[in-house]
Amino acid sequence: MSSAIWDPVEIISREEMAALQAERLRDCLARLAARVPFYREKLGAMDVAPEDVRSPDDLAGLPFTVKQDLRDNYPYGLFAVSMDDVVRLHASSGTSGKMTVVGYTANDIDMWADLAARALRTAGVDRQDIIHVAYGYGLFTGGLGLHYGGERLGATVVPASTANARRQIEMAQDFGATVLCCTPSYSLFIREQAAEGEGNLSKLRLGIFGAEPWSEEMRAEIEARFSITALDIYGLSEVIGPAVSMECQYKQGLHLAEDHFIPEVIDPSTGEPLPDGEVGELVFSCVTKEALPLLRYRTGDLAMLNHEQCLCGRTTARMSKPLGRTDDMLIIRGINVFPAQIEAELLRTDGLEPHYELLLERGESRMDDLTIRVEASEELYRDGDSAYAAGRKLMMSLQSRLGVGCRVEVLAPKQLPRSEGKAVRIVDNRQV
Ligand code: DLL
Repeated sequence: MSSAIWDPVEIISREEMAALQAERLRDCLARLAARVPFYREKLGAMDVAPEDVRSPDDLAGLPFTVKQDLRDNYPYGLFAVSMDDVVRLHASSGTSGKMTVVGYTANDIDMWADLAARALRTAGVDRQDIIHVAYGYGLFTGGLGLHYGGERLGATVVPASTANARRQIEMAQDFGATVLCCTPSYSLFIREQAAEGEGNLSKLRLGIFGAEPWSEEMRAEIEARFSITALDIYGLSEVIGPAVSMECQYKQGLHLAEDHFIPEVIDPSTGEPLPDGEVGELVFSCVTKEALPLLRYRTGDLAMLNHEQCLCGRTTARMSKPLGRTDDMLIIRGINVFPAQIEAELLRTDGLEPHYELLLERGESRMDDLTIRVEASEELYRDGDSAYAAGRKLMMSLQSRLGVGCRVEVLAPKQLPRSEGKAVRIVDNRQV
């Protein structure tokens, strides 16, 4: 077995994986029917007996769970254990409505630490590494999730959290950080501080970035600015937190922890499962979780699946880099577009910085108007004509490549707010 593999389950055959998933799904259904009234009712109405499940394909006949179900049963209604057995809570605020509260038993925390260690190992992290964790520690799962994973792996973990960006650089440099974990947008903020003469990051070799969508162009930008390899990590608190999937060095999709979270991609409008290679909504069944074993949870994230063996030797299914969320899709004069597609065009335009905002307004004809506000580099901004030309170039490429008509405002450097966590890219003034 290659030393890079954390758990032998990452290289079992597809048949063995299917058998493992079916067994775990049967066990999970039995627990849900016995302990969670919400699922007992749903499964009862469908006349599904856990022992009927023969393969993970049988999931297609089972009911979905959506975020609203968590809200309707707020805070603990979908928990499958008594609160005596819950040792940790996390929550995500979301953009609207009540928080979503998630719970973990001691076994859940242990499994999560193991999966986060697996994810770090998949990225090429080892015991010798010093991991600077600059994801938020708190109700957000990023900080504690990677923290426990790093410790489980035996690496040295620095729980930096999201303190001020200047301190981050000093700390990372002084402590000899080799791995940086934070959101892609926060990494740029940190880099900006170092660029201002507040130290450099000479030992850093790897970044593990996630919690928000980021394009391949953003990856190239970050890799160039730090001289590191930048890999994508995905997860969501409802499923567990970070480490639901992780890229390996080949960057050919994110390896899913599918022995715990059975993935499906469905057509978001019909709910029908889609084959590999087709983009749809990611759905997970958390078959081994004790406190909150959600069945067919609709994530709202768009991606596609691939079940081919990876060049790294792992046989686990991979998901593509998430394209965005179904609810982040912009419809500009009838054209559908995701913020990450705009980001990609923007970063292909020389002199424009990866700091931008998408401003949505209701135009005179009651159509949606989009204005892209993007910062210029120092050099570009010094020459006003070139800044204007860069803005025009971006406008034209968005028109010709994506069919999107919009305005572009090129701003002076450092005009837009920087984020410590998930960047807020969309400013929606349409209801105002
Ligand atoms: O963002 C967990 C996490 C922490 C993942 C640290 C990676 C690193 P939530 O706050 O519940 O959990 O938000 C989950 O964030 O449904 C996606 O829409 C988005 N998201 C997470 N990772 C990625 C990624 C954490 N790599 C929501 N690419 C998810 C794109 C991502 N979007």
